Amino acid sequence: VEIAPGAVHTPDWLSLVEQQRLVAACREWAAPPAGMRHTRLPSGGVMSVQTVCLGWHWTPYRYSRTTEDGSPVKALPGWLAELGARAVGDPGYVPDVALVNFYDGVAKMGLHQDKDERSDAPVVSLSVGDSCVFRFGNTENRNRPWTDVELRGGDLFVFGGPSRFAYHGVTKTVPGSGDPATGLTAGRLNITLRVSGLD
Ligand code: MD5
Ligand code: FE
Repeated sequence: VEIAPGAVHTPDWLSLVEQQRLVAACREWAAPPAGMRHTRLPSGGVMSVQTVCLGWHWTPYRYSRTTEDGSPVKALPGWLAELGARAVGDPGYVPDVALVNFYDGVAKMGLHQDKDERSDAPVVSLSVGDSCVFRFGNTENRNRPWTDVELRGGDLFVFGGPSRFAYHGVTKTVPGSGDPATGLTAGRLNITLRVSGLD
């Protein structure tokens, strides 16, 4: 389903086995060092979402090879990059960053643009666990028009072309809506695959 030019939502794209593999992998990635944490904002606040980065470490508003405590960033495994290539239908798509976001029952993400990559390659978004309301806005500002889309566990979203730099966020999750057979019994996981354009 094309929500806007270049923004394509494919419900139920991941198999149950793929979701189970992602949940198990996220548990390993979440462990320290270089594990999952609430990102600190330069303003002094912390994000309600928890994140672990693979390939490159993201902090607002740049990528680096090391985490805040100096430990090396975990690798982005080949199988995950290949899942991304399958998602965009281009074997030449080779993401070198994954941001793994975990939303507990109260986490949200305010409207923002993803502009820290030096590449306009598409972003692949994979969701597991609880549903959320994903707000897909416009390229100009945080105001309307926007479209609210329900993203459910197993869904794929690809943001490419003119949609790559649109404002977007997560206004709420729906606790208890996920399939516990994935191995995730509470919360929402979102894995985004990106091309950093860095070396
Ligand atoms: C999430 N994550 O559900 C979302 C999914 C993030 C983030 O926003 O920055 O970690 S990714 C949605 C996305 C990425 C790139 C571009 C656009 C949307 N877009 O143009 O709408 O945790
Ligand atoms: Fe984003």
